[in-house]
Amino acid sequence: MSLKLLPLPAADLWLDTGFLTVAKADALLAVLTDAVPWQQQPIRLFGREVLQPRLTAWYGDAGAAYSYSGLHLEPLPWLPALAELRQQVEQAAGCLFNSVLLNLYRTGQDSMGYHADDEPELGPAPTIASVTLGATRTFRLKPRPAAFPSGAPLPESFSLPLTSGSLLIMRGATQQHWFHALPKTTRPVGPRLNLTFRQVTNV
Ligand SMILES: O=C(O)CCC(=O)C(=O)O
Ligand SMILES: [Mn+2]
Repeated sequence: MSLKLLPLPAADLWLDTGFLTVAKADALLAVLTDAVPWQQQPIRLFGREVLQPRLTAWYGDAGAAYSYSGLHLEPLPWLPALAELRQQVEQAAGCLFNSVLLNLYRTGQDSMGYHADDEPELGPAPTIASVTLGATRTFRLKPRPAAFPSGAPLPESFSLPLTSGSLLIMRGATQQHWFHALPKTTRPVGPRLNLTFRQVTNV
């Protein structure tokens, strides 16, 4: 399929809704749900230790460690299914990735709060390639107020349903200008597995 540019000011955001076939996405969801040693990590939030509202795993080349929200993650070695998907994503994105963060949202109550992927090891203008498997959930973006001229109205927030087998690519200044989140939903939804491929540069 093909990537389409999304209409977001001061961003560089691309979506391919047909990156993987439904059959391929279903098969990959089953393999990874089973093979990945999922963990629910504690993070510090406003000075308190709480469990993340989702399960995670970090895979990458040797040395591709990643730190966020006070967590330090050492990479697991690539599973064959992940190595194959990495190649496919690299071809679509036109760049290389040495790691991938997996997030498993078990139900509509699992979520990710607003943040930017702006950790120093990602560099100033990272390309992040996000593959979704399983349930459709809404991905939201809102402008970072400090990144836009004061006095002028801020651009509107943006909502995007991410369907199974889709590929979303965030490039360039997207992280500098926008926060993103995966909010909770009260709709009954099945599990959703999201993979964000990244290039970390502390290796
Ligand atoms: O689940 C998603 O679509 C977003 C994941 C995300 O933002 C992240 O892993 O940093
Ligand atoms: Mn993110």
